[in-house]
Amino acid sequence: MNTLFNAISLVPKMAQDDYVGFTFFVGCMAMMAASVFFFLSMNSFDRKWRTSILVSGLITFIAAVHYWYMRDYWAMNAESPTFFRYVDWILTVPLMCVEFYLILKVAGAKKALMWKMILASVIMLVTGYFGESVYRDQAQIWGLLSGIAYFYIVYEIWLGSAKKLAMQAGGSVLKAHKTLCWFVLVGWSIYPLGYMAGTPGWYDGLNGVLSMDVIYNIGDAINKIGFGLVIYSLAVQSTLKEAK
Ligand SMILES: *C/C=C(C)/C=C/C=C(C)/C=C/C1=C(C)CCCC1(C)C
Repeated sequence: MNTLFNAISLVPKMAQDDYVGFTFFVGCMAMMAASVFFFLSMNSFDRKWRTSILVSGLITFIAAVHYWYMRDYWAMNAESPTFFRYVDWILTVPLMCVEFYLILKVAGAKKALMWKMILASVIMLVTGYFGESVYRDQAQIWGLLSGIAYFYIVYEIWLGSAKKLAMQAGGSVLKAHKTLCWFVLVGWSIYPLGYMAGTPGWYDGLNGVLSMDVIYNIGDAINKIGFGLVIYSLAVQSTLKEAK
């Protein structure tokens, strides 16, 4: 009887010490819960914040769907779901760039700023994918190119025109912008660490010590949910202020 059930069961067996599988499961649930939270809270805000909250929810929702597949992919193949990972990122990271634009719109942010950041993020991810998946023996070079695009984004928001707009906006927008800047500088720097743990290069010492997927999964939870919560609290503060 037992073997029969095992044969027809669609749930793959998980090892007790499968930390990667564990973080895929928890990540999936966390992204789903966060999406419900953002979607349901959307209508309690002033109109001008609704798009930002909607985008926060879309980011975690897109991630939830991909985590659903990555979780299965890992459980079945015990292999990094690199393809799904990068499809997820290529959709969600540009949306995070859109968030910067949306909150800076009050200070007159132009679409050109948004497209510049989106372009840089796409370059960062496509070069990262090449290094991680297609040209693995040149992972260092592709990682470096990806890193340059990453630093361009960091520059733009910390010192470039996005920063100037945030200063003009002032108040809670400036505060939220600053917090998001820290997410990009510190939170996003988790990813190159994961990349180094999972690809060959001068940093080979990291291989085996840390698991690339665990690092990526922790990074995603912090950055996607945390980022959304910063936007959420900005909307709460601004709605409260206007009610006064
Ligand atoms: C929700 C997903 C997010 C915020 C993903 C962010 C990904 C990065 C910032 C990835 C950056 C990389 C480098 C800076 C160099 C090595 C290759 C990457 C793609 C891992």
